[in-house]
Amino acid sequence: MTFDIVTIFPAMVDAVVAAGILGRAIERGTLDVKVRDLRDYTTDRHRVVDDVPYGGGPGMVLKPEPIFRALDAIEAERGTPLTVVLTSPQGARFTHAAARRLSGVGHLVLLCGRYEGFDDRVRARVTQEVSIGDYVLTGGELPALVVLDAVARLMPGVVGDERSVAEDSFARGLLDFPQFTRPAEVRTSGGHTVRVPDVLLSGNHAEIRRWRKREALSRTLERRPDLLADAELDEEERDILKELRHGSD
Ligand code: 9D3
Repeated sequence: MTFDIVTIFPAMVDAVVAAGILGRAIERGTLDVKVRDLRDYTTDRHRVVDDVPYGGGPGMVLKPEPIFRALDAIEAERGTPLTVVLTSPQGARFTHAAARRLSGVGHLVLLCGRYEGFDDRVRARVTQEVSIGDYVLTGGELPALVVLDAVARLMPGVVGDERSVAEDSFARGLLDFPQFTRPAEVRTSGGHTVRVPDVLLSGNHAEIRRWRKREALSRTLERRPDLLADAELDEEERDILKELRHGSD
Protein backbone atom coordinates (compact mmCIF):
# COMPACT_ATOMS: atom_id res chain seq x y z
CA MET A 1 0.00 0.00 0.00
CA THR A 2 1.16 3.52 -0.85
CA PHE A 3 0.71 6.74 1.12
CA ASP A 4 1.47 10.32 0.09
CA ILE A 5 1.60 12.61 3.12
CA VAL A 6 1.50 16.36 2.44
CA THR A 7 2.81 18.51 5.29
CA ILE A 8 4.72 21.69 6.13
CA PHE A 9 6.73 19.62 8.69
CA PRO A 10 8.16 16.73 6.63
CA ALA A 11 10.91 16.06 9.20
CA MET A 12 8.28 15.41 11.88
CA VAL A 13 6.56 12.82 9.69
CA ASP A 14 9.82 11.26 8.39
CA ALA A 15 11.05 10.59 11.92
CA VAL A 16 7.93 8.68 12.96
CA VAL A 17 7.64 6.75 9.73
CA ALA A 18 11.26 5.54 9.89
CA ALA A 19 10.85 3.98 13.35
CA GLY A 20 9.45 0.65 14.50
CA ILE A 21 7.06 -1.61 12.63
CA LEU A 22 6.28 0.92 9.88
CA GLY A 23 9.98 1.56 9.24
CA ARG A 24 10.61 -2.16 8.86
CA ALA A 25 7.62 -2.57 6.52
CA ILE A 26 9.01 0.26 4.36
CA GLU A 27 12.47 -1.37 4.28
CA ARG A 28 10.89 -4.65 3.19
CA GLY A 29 8.84 -2.89 0.49
CA THR A 30 5.48 -3.95 1.99
CA LEU A 31 4.67 -0.30 2.60
CA ASP A 32 5.55 2.81 0.60
CA VAL A 33 5.29 6.23 2.26
CA LYS A 34 6.23 9.40 0.38
CA VAL A 35 6.40 12.50 2.58
CA ARG A 36 5.92 15.70 0.57
CA ASP A 37 6.78 19.20 1.70
CA LEU A 38 3.86 21.50 0.87
CA ARG A 39 6.37 24.31 0.26
CA ASP A 40 7.72 22.38 -2.74
CA TYR A 41 4.39 23.10 -4.43
CA THR A 42 4.52 26.88 -4.04
CA THR A 43 5.61 29.13 -6.92
CA ASP A 44 6.75 32.28 -5.09
CA ARG A 45 10.29 33.07 -3.99
CA HIS A 46 9.42 32.84 -0.28
CA ARG A 47 7.51 29.52 -0.58
CA VAL A 48 4.51 30.94 1.28
CA VAL A 49 1.83 28.38 2.23
CA ASP A 50 -0.48 30.52 4.41
CA ASP A 51 -2.34 33.82 4.33
CA VAL A 52 -4.72 35.91 6.44
CA PRO A 53 -8.39 34.85 6.57
CA TYR A 54 -10.90 36.78 4.44
CA GLY A 55 -13.31 38.54 6.79
CA GLY A 56 -10.64 38.97 9.45
CA GLY A 57 -9.98 37.10 12.66
CA PRO A 58 -6.99 35.52 14.37
CA GLY A 59 -4.49 33.14 12.82
CA MET A 60 -3.62 32.11 9.29
CA VAL A 61 -5.23 29.83 6.71
CA LEU A 62 -3.47 27.35 4.39
CA LYS A 63 -3.56 28.76 0.84
CA PRO A 64 -5.43 26.63 -1.70
CA GLU A 65 -3.03 26.72 -4.70
CA PRO A 66 -0.08 24.80 -3.14
CA ILE A 67 -2.53 22.07 -2.04
CA PHE A 68 -4.07 21.88 -5.55
CA ARG A 69 -0.59 21.78 -7.12
CA ALA A 70 0.48 19.01 -4.73
CA LEU A 71 -2.65 16.95 -5.53
CA ASP A 72 -2.14 17.50 -9.29
CA ALA A 73 1.47 16.29 -8.99
CA ILE A 74 0.44 13.19 -6.98
CA GLU A 75 -2.36 12.45 -9.44
CA ALA A 76 0.03 12.75 -12.40
CA GLU A 77 2.49 10.41 -10.66
CA ARG A 78 0.08 7.82 -9.29
CA GLY A 79 -2.80 7.84 -11.80
CA THR A 80 -6.39 8.91 -11.14
CA PRO A 81 -8.59 9.15 -9.15
CA LEU A 82 -7.10 9.95 -5.73
CA THR A 83 -8.51 9.06 -2.32
CA VAL A 84 -7.73 12.19 -0.31
CA VAL A 85 -8.05 12.21 3.49
CA LEU A 86 -7.92 15.64 5.11
CA THR A 87 -7.19 15.94 8.83
CA SER A 88 -9.18 18.58 10.67
CA PRO A 89 -11.06 19.13 13.92
CA GLN A 90 -14.26 19.29 11.81
CA GLY A 91 -13.76 15.76 10.49
CA ALA A 92 -15.73 12.61 11.31
CA ARG A 93 -14.18 10.65 14.17
CA PHE A 94 -11.52 8.24 12.91
CA THR A 95 -12.33 4.72 14.19
CA HIS A 96 -11.02 1.19 13.67
CA ALA A 97 -13.92 0.62 11.24
CA ALA A 98 -12.75 3.63 9.21
CA ALA A 99 -9.18 2.27 9.27
CA ARG A 100 -10.44 -1.04 7.94
CA ARG A 101 -12.32 0.66 5.09
CA LEU A 102 -9.27 2.71 4.14
CA SER A 103 -7.03 -0.38 4.20
CA GLY A 104 -8.97 -1.61 1.16
CA VAL A 105 -7.79 1.40 -0.88
CA GLY A 106 -4.40 0.76 -2.48
CA HIS A 107 -3.23 4.36 -2.35
CA LEU A 108 -4.08 7.19 0.08
CA VAL A 109 -3.21 10.89 0.19
CA LEU A 110 -3.12 12.40 3.69
CA LEU A 111 -3.32 16.20 3.93
CA CYS A 112 -2.05 17.60 7.24
CA GLY A 113 -3.75 20.75 8.45
CA ARG A 114 -1.93 23.62 10.20
CA TYR A 115 -2.78 27.09 11.52
CA GLU A 116 -6.55 27.71 11.56
CA GLY A 117 -7.02 25.14 8.80
CA PHE A 118 -7.49 24.92 5.04
CA ASP A 119 -9.09 27.34 2.59
CA ASP A 120 -12.52 25.70 2.32
CA ARG A 121 -12.24 25.32 -1.47
CA VAL A 122 -9.72 22.45 -1.09
CA ARG A 123 -12.62 20.34 0.18
CA ALA A 124 -13.75 19.97 -3.45
CA ARG A 125 -10.79 17.58 -3.88
CA VAL A 126 -11.23 15.73 -0.56
CA THR A 127 -12.76 12.25 -0.23
CA GLN A 128 -13.08 12.35 3.55
CA GLU A 129 -12.27 14.60 6.46
CA VAL A 130 -11.18 12.98 9.73
CA SER A 131 -10.57 14.02 13.34
CA ILE A 132 -8.90 11.67 15.82
CA GLY A 133 -10.80 12.86 18.89
CA ASP A 134 -12.16 15.75 20.90
CA TYR A 135 -8.97 17.52 21.97
CA VAL A 136 -7.17 20.41 20.33
CA LEU A 137 -3.79 19.70 18.71
CA THR A 138 -1.38 22.10 17.01
CA GLY A 139 -1.80 20.53 13.58
CA GLY A 140 -2.76 17.54 11.48
CA GLU A 141 0.62 15.74 11.36
CA LEU A 142 0.02 13.59 14.45
CA PRO A 143 -3.53 12.73 13.28
CA ALA A 144 -2.20 11.83 9.79
CA LEU A 145 0.38 9.57 11.45
CA VAL A 146 -2.37 7.98 13.55
CA VAL A 147 -4.34 7.24 10.35
CA LEU A 148 -1.21 5.89 8.62
CA ASP A 149 -0.34 3.67 11.58
CA ALA A 150 -3.84 2.27 12.05
CA VAL A 151 -4.39 1.61 8.33
CA ALA A 152 -0.91 0.28 7.50
CA ARG A 153 -0.88 -2.32 10.28
CA LEU A 154 -4.00 -3.90 8.73
CA MET A 155 -2.12 -4.62 5.48
CA PRO A 156 -0.92 -8.21 5.21
CA GLY A 157 2.79 -8.46 6.07
CA VAL A 158 3.17 -5.13 7.90
CA VAL A 159 2.76 -6.58 11.41
CA GLY A 160 4.97 -9.66 11.82
CA ASP A 161 2.44 -11.92 13.53
CA GLU A 162 -0.95 -11.81 11.76
CA ARG A 163 -2.62 -13.14 14.92
CA SER A 164 -2.12 -9.82 16.73
CA VAL A 165 -4.10 -8.09 13.97
CA ALA A 166 -6.89 -10.68 13.96
CA GLU A 167 -7.24 -10.75 17.77
CA ASP A 168 -7.09 -7.00 17.99
CA SER A 169 -9.31 -5.75 20.77
CA PHE A 170 -11.14 -3.17 18.67
CA ALA A 171 -11.43 -5.66 15.82
CA ARG A 172 -13.51 -7.82 18.20
CA GLY A 173 -15.07 -5.03 20.22
CA LEU A 174 -13.52 -6.04 23.55
CA LEU A 175 -10.63 -4.66 25.58
CA ASP A 176 -7.53 -6.84 25.97
CA PHE A 177 -7.16 -9.30 28.85
CA PRO A 178 -4.27 -8.60 31.29
CA GLN A 179 -0.81 -9.79 30.21
CA PHE A 180 2.08 -10.99 32.38
CA THR A 181 5.64 -12.06 31.75
CA ARG A 182 8.40 -13.55 33.93
CA PRO A 183 9.15 -13.58 36.80
CA ALA A 184 6.10 -15.24 38.39
CA GLU A 185 6.67 -13.19 41.56
CA VAL A 186 7.95 -9.65 41.79
CA ARG A 187 8.61 -7.42 44.79
CA THR A 188 6.88 -4.01 44.57
CA SER A 189 8.43 -0.80 45.92
CA GLY A 190 5.92 -1.10 48.79
CA GLY A 191 7.69 -4.28 49.93
CA HIS A 192 5.05 -6.93 49.25
CA THR A 193 5.16 -9.41 46.40
CA VAL A 194 2.70 -9.59 43.53
CA ARG A 195 2.13 -12.89 41.77
CA VAL A 196 1.03 -13.86 38.29
CA PRO A 197 -2.46 -15.45 38.48
CA ASP A 198 -2.01 -19.22 39.11
CA VAL A 199 -4.22 -20.19 36.18
CA LEU A 200 -1.62 -18.79 33.72
CA LEU A 201 1.06 -21.08 35.21
CA SER A 202 -1.25 -24.12 35.28
CA GLY A 203 -0.67 -25.29 31.70
CA ASN A 204 -4.44 -25.86 31.44
CA HIS A 205 -5.09 -24.12 28.13
CA ALA A 206 -8.87 -24.49 28.17
CA GLU A 207 -8.94 -22.86 31.60
CA ILE A 208 -6.54 -20.12 30.49
CA ARG A 209 -8.72 -19.28 27.48
CA ARG A 210 -11.81 -19.04 29.67
CA TRP A 211 -10.00 -16.90 32.28
CA ARG A 212 -8.84 -14.50 29.55
CA LYS A 213 -12.34 -14.22 28.14
CA ARG A 214 -13.73 -13.43 31.60
CA GLU A 215 -11.02 -10.80 32.25
CA ALA A 216 -11.51 -9.15 28.84
CA LEU A 217 -15.27 -9.06 29.40
CA SER A 218 -15.10 -7.74 32.97
CA ARG A 219 -12.65 -5.01 31.99
CA THR A 220 -14.82 -4.00 29.06
CA LEU A 221 -17.94 -3.99 31.24
CA GLU A 222 -16.13 -1.87 33.85
CA ARG A 223 -14.23 0.59 31.64
CA ARG A 224 -15.92 0.67 28.21
CA PRO A 225 -19.47 -0.71 28.46
CA ASP A 226 -20.28 1.24 25.26
CA LEU A 227 -18.16 -1.27 23.29
CA LEU A 228 -20.36 -4.21 24.29
CA ALA A 229 -23.25 -3.00 22.13
CA ASP A 230 -21.33 -3.90 18.95
CA ALA A 231 -19.01 -6.63 20.27
CA GLU A 232 -18.91 -9.95 18.42
CA LEU A 233 -19.32 -12.46 21.26
CA ASP A 234 -19.39 -16.24 21.04
CA GLU A 235 -21.80 -18.30 23.15
CA GLU A 236 -19.31 -18.82 25.99
CA GLU A 237 -18.62 -15.07 26.12
CA ARG A 238 -22.33 -14.26 26.22
CA ASP A 239 -22.72 -16.67 29.18
CA ILE A 240 -19.75 -15.15 31.05
CA LEU A 241 -21.10 -11.65 30.43
CA LYS A 242 -24.50 -12.65 31.83
CA GLU A 243 -22.76 -13.97 34.98
CA LEU A 244 -20.69 -10.79 35.34
CA ARG A 245 -23.76 -8.58 34.99
CA HIS A 246 -25.66 -10.58 37.61
CA GLY A 247 -22.65 -10.35 39.90
CA SER A 248 -23.03 -6.55 40.01
CA ASP A 249 -26.81 -6.61 40.79
C1 9D3 B 1 -11.40 23.66 16.67
C2 9D3 B 1 -10.34 24.60 17.03
N1 9D3 B 1 -10.23 25.73 16.03
C3 9D3 B 1 -11.05 26.83 16.57
C4 9D3 B 1 -10.61 28.18 16.25
C5 9D3 B 1 -8.84 26.11 15.84
C6 9D3 B 1 -7.94 24.99 15.50
C7 9D3 B 1 -7.24 24.32 16.49
C8 9D3 B 1 -6.35 23.30 16.16
C9 9D3 B 1 -7.76 24.61 14.18
C10 9D3 B 1 -6.86 23.58 13.86
C11 9D3 B 1 -6.16 22.95 14.86
C12 9D3 B 1 -5.18 21.91 14.53
N2 9D3 B 1 -5.76 20.57 14.65
C13 9D3 B 1 -5.81 19.74 13.61
O1 9D3 B 1 -5.39 20.12 12.53
C14 9D3 B 1 -6.42 18.45 13.77
C15 9D3 B 1 -7.01 17.79 14.91
C16 9D3 B 1 -7.16 18.18 16.26
O2 9D3 B 1 -6.79 19.27 16.71
N3 9D3 B 1 -7.76 17.29 17.11
C17 9D3 B 1 -8.19 16.07 16.72
N4 9D3 B 1 -8.06 15.66 15.47
C18 9D3 B 1 -7.46 16.51 14.58
S1 9D3 B 1 -7.24 16.19 12.96
C19 9D3 B 1 -6.52 17.62 12.66
